[in-house]
Amino acid sequence: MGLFEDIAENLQKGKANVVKELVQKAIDEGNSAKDILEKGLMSGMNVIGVKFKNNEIFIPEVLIAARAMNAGAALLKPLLVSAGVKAKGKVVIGTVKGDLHDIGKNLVKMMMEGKGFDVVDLGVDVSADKFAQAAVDQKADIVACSALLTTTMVEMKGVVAAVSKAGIRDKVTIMVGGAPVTDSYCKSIGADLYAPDAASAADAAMAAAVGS
Ligand code: B1M
Repeated sequence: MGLFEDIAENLQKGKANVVKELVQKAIDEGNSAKDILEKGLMSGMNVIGVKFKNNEIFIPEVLIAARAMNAGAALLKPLLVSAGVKAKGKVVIGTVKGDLHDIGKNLVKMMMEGKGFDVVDLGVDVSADKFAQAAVDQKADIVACSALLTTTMVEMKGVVAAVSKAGIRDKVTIMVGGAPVTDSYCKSIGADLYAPDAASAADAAMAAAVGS
């Protein structure tokens, strides 16, 4: 079995310590952080997603796998964060109200930090008002909202409204993403940017920062 398959396999078994060791091995062998993330960690998490959907595994197993994913991803963070890069702008990020999924949001945060953004993480289950207030308090350039549920992605529309109500709509870029979110949904709620994955989110943030 190759190293990436080994990472994916152990992630599915929830063996956080083994995943950490294997990710470190992959780093030491000179693999890119992107490859380790996509071909190892995310590939394992995708299998978990399919099994969860098919009722082959349940929430405890998913949580244990998620813990292993986070343990491995944490080792990649220093590789993604370029040292000494001047802040490109400030981002407030969070998972929308009613939604507790944070693995994707954490990856987006990591990638944005890697591009030199100063990222304030509001966590999960973040209300629209909290996003808007944080954007005001932090003088944010970008408000980044993640949602993984079709039932919670609708909260993003509330974030757009709350940011407008706070009087800063013309000062901030609102970025949305997460598995059920699409570009047409982004446009339909009046948000500014949609990104399908963490790397594109960081690139889109860069493009927005350069453009502003
Ligand atoms: Co849940 N869950 N979950 N879950 N869970 C999904 C999302 C689901 C698709 C599973 C399924 O049925 N196949 C399904 C949603 C169905 C739907 O609405 N369409 C689902 C469900 C139903 C639920 C519960 C309701 C289950 C229940 O209780 N009956 C419940 C809801 C809890 C809540 O939030 N209120 C629930 C709970 C959980 C756990 C707590 C057990 C756990 C979350 C642990 C955690 O995050 N700390 C969990 C998990 C892990 C998943 C799956 C298996 C994996 C999600 C994940 O982390 N993927 C997921 C199935 C799946 O996705 N295949 C599932 C890996 C991650 C890297 O990808 O988050 O998509 P993702 O992020 C990507 C992109 O989407 C994008 O970049 C990331 C990386 O490239 N992205 C952005 C994300 N945010 C972005 C923001 C951006 C830009 C890009 O800009 C701002």
